Amino acid sequence: MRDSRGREANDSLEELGLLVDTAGGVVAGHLLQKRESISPRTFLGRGKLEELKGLIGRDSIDVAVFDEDLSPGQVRNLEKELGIKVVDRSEVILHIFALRAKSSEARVQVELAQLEYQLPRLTRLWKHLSRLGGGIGTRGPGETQLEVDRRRVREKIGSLKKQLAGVEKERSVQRKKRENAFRVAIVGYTNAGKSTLFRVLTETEVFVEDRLFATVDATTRRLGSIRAPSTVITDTVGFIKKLPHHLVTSFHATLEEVVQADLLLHVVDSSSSRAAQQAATVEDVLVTMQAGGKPVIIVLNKIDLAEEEALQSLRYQFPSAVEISALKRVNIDALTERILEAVRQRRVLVTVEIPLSEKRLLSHLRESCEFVEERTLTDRVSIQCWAGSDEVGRLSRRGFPVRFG
Ligand SMILES: Nc1nc2c(ncn2[C@@H]2O[C@H](COP(=O)(O)OP(=O)(O)O)[C@@H](O)[C@H]2O)c(=O)[nH]1
Ligand SMILES: [Mg+2]
Repeated sequence: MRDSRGREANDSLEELGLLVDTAGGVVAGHLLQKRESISPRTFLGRGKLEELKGLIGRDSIDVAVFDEDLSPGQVRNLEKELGIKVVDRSEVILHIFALRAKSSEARVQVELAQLEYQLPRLTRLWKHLSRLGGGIGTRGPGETQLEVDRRRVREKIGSLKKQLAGVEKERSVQRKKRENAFRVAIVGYTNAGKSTLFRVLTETEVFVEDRLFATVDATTRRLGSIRAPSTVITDTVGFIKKLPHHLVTSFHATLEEVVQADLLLHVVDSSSSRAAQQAATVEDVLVTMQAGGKPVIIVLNKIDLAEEEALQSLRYQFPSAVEISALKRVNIDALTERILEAVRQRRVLVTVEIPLSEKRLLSHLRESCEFVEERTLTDRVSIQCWAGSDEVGRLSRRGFPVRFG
């Protein structure tokens, strides 16, 4: 392709192919149209429309997937012209999310996004049904079937939103409990290796698959593998270009974990030829979420697969990145050291002496501070540790002299 716009469109189409594959479809072929020739009625110009019809006839295709969002009218006209089902990128992504949603929270989030997507498109669905007539007594005076159905969908949306508000409240209670904790969120393009890294860092099992959007649920755990007490880490849903905005709104509570984080690990698939563009997309999404100014560690993942030349170029773009392979567990120590550094920046090194009889206080300190040195004297312990301001305050209030350093 000569121009960068063409390359971008091709990349986007290739990604759409992966999305279709993840949604369970098989890609039979593709077609690219120059932007200048977009027709408001059918999106495709006359020539392209005929070309597509040829493809459909030749390969007995069931669905035409468009990379751009189509208006309800365009879908209607295209379906009439082509005689097959027409869907756009948003619908494919929504479908994948629906397949992948495991927790009841994620299910509600997806259902809400689907309904909000469908609401303006109801006309198409119900036009012929309304002619069949609705049940007796369901229609208000002067209400058409379409209006009844719109009202029902709006009511359903309202009740789902209420449910989600409940979930959001519960999440914020959970967050409050972790208020003293240092919060790390893993972000990145879909399939970059976030869940794999999460698994390595927390030493737990989470769902990993070489598919787009294997994870749509946010999971938060304690950071297990490193000596960073009171540090929790969240695995998040992947970002992608042109993520339907209904989804972003519905997953607000989940994404809130990102907004609230003290540190972001931005995982980049260094083996992807689109690594730089994907990282840029993620950065854009972070900015729109107002999480653009957070401390970030760029994690160049999958170095076991990456070409040296590509890695060099990524190093140039992200000079302070940590290079790892989450799958092969390469260089994980360097990453955990970087996380620890960030945790320490929020803490101070203190030395304090605690009587051995203060068992509860001692065990609390063990849980919440990073111990550097611990010496048992006759009736007390001398501890040097990295402590957060809450712990320092608590120790001072209890009358234990705290020495800095
Ligand atoms: N070769 C290689 N594959 C990896 C690495 N990290 C993750 N993967 C694979 O990449 C795919 C997507 O991983 P996943 O953690 O689900 O990505 P997520 O969508 O960002 O959560 C899976 O097939 C992983 O096994 C790595 O360091 N090297
Ligand atoms: Mg995942």
